[in-house]
Amino acid sequence: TRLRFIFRILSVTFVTTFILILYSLFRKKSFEFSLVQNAYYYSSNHDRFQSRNIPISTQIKVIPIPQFISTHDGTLEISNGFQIISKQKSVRDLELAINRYSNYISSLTGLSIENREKYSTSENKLIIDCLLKDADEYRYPKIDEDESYALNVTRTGTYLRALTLAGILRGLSTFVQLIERIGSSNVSYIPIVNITDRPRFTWRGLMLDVCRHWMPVTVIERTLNAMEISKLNVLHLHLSDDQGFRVESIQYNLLHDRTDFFTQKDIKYLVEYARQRRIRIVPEFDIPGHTTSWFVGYPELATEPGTYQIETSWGVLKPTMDPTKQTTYTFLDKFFGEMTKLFPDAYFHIGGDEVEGTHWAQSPAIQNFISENKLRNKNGLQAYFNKRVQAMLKKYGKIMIGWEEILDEIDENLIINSDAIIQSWKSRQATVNAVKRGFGSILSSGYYLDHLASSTNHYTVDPIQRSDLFLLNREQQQRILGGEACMWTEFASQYTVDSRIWPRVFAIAERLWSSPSNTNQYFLYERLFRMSHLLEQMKTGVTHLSSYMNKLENLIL
Ligand code: CP6
Repeated sequence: TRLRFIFRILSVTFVTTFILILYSLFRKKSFEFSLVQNAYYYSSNHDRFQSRNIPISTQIKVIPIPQFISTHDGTLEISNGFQIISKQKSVRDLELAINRYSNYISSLTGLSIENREKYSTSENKLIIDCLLKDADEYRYPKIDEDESYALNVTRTGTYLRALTLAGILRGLSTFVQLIERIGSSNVSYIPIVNITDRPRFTWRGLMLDVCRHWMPVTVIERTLNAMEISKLNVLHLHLSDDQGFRVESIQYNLLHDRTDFFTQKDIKYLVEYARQRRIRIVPEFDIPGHTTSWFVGYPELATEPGTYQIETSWGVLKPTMDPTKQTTYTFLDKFFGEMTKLFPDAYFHIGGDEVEGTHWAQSPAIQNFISENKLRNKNGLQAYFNKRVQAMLKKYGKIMIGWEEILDEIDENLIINSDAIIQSWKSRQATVNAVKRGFGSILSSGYYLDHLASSTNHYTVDPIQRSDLFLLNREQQQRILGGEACMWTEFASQYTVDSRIWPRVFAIAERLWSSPSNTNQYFLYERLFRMSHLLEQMKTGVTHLSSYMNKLENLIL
């Protein structure tokens, strides 16, 4: 019986191996090349571009890579007269999206894209199938918006289906990336493919510091354009810091008047611009540290009396709000009343990072307050401050977000309510700790674009690591909402910031959208390179990514 047992094991192994070999042969077939084209390509052996007949891959180069793809042999040609049409009654936000993507496709392919009124019966079109309600028209996106979609490219036409406009938009960003133009000719193809897709995380953000270097409206517009292509859905604006206060306040007009700022009209315009792309705008007013710019016009908010100037250096600076005075809270309450009306998002970011502590330590009044209220130290005082700020925001219907320091106090009686969200930036452990304590959390540690780390570094950072699957329960894992790439601008201006963000942020966008099993860095780099080219070719407005490549006529990407 022993021999029989061994024989049985061996035969099972043989059969399994045979099946696996058959499977791998079959799999390889679906990635076969279908077109050959004379093109320039980069040869690393010779360290220069060469011209040769090379195959056009039907491999899907979309980034972030969709969850489910089934490729089939062959391609569908798109030609002059291509159009995007809606199967059902359309709403304004969908019309705007169709126009936007028609222009992108036209710029990318050189084709003339038909106005949708002229209905053509050919397969040369993308049919959008979405039962939209009138309420979708002016709807501001929720945190848990359904962004799933299905995209089917067949020989007889292309269909994009979703339950929401957000889903349709994410599908359009996939569709435009499927297009492969043959050199600079007027021939463009899409691979025959079935895609079913949905995001892994709901919170996929980009934080932009508009304080250290001022970023005018045009920068935000083109950032939102490229965010739409990357499927990032939260733009977090860092709006106040020591070096500038960047939003107009009608009630406290000495806040913004020393530096460049967004008018309230600008903000309304940008919120609507983002909303049409189903991107949320989360404002951050960083308190109680990083607040020198507030004290220039309102020195009474500061811990140390005196006159303050707009800061021109960087770092962790001493000026800090006085959290022991009632007048500070009266001021903040009125200010939040104004700003929470201006920004419709359900979330409101209060910063809370890097409170330096010297001015609190030097003030006898503050030290008195700490002992009278039985707070142990400066962490307790900041926790007290946070709790009052959270209550004010709640009154205005907002949920508070802050950097990881807002949880530095360990006494759970002093700490804010757990409906707040914690953004970790020093270590991923802060995200793990936050969800263990009942808070929602987003990850930014490892996603700092200003550090000029390689894309591979960002790519290997995951909001949920394999070890978390054992260390955190289901609810705790679900409280990890996603992440945010951070673009601090001490060393980047409006003229250089695009080149810091866009060649690399798609690695983070993919980590936040796609399955964690996608880890091939070579495939990542190939697609990042192609994407820089696409963003310029589509005329999204982002620049200085890859303009040198435009000179290469037949470059296939
Ligand atoms: N500004 C503000 C910054 C940073 C933070 N807050 C920061 C700190 C360290 C690094 C990068 C950025 N420049 N307001 C921390 C959240 Cl390495």
